[in-house]
Amino acid sequence: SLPPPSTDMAEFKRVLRNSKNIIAVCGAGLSAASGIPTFRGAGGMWRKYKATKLATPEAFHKNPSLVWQFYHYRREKARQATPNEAHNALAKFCIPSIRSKTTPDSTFAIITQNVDGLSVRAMNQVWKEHQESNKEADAAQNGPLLEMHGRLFDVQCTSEFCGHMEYDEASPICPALGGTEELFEKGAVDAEIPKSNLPRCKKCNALARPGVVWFGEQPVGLDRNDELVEAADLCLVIGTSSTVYPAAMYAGLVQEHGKVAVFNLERSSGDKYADFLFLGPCDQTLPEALG
Ligand code: BJW
Ligand code: ZN
Repeated sequence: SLPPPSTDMAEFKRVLRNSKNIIAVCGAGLSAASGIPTFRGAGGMWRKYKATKLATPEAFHKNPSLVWQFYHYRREKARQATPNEAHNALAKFCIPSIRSKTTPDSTFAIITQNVDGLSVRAMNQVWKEHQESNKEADAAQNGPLLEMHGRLFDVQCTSEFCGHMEYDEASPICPALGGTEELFEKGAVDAEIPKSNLPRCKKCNALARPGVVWFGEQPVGLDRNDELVEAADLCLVIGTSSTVYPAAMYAGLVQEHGKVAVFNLERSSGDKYADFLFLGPCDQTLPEALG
């Protein structure tokens, strides 16, 4: 087995400086300081609710009302939140002129499992502040940011003949869901909304679903991720329990030919690949590491 991970920040910075292709694999802990609940661990949503009843295609088929209630609640949470210093540090690190001060000759890409859109918002903000073109940030899945589990504000048609996908930030997403987030927070009281009153496809009027990736479904941009992982010589693993595949295996793959640095509040299964381990809230550790 590997030697225990180093906690030496100065040594990490030397590795960072000499890295050529850097990737960050992010999870719910990245948004924790923004007040968005994580899934697992202390205060995690899967303590209160059952993942299999909310985040699977079968759950949606069985009770679209309850699943929509969950995602309506999550949309409201994300809307109220603002990016934190960890999002901002990553967003700044995407700007070549800023990154080159820390690591002169490198590429950088963020692979996030988060669906809350906070990294996009941080990038748009930072690019605006630095008065550089934000077309990279806009180029969503082809730019430096890849949201592999989809987006909370994407709404997707369930008809296989249509499949229309639309970005819709409306609050509430439909009148019947308005106010049900409070019921949900109190313990998943099922609002039992009839299908006809749930969000519908704007093109064909079929039932619509949240544009997120559920268990058993194919994550977004897998080919691009594989290329990034293959080319990476440094992988930052940030705020993820590293329990959900394929994201959970990226660090191990990079470790075969490069270095891995884990940023987490506590020990996680990502540690088994870690050359560096920085325990603590990532809105504190990450700005220091990348600055
Ligand atoms: C802090 C902090 C702070 C707190 N600072 N840190 C074996 C091998 C391979 C695959 C499988 C397998 N067995 C089963 C599978 C399949 C399955 C899977 O992985 N299951 C596991 C449970 C075992 N995977 C899938 O089904 C995936 N699809 C797939 O594999 O498709 C293959 C395919 C290929 C081709 C065609 C067809 C199919 C899809 C997975 C989808 C996951 N979906 C969810 C919901 C998304 C929508 C939504 O948001 O509701 O994604 S589940 C949930 O978990 C969500 C997250 O993105 C994901 C990961 O969670 P994350 O981000 O790690 O959060 P937490 O809460 O677990 O951890 C937070 C961490 O932060 C903790 O460690 C804290 O300590 C830390 N933290 N505060 C730093 N301030
Ligand atoms: Zn449709």
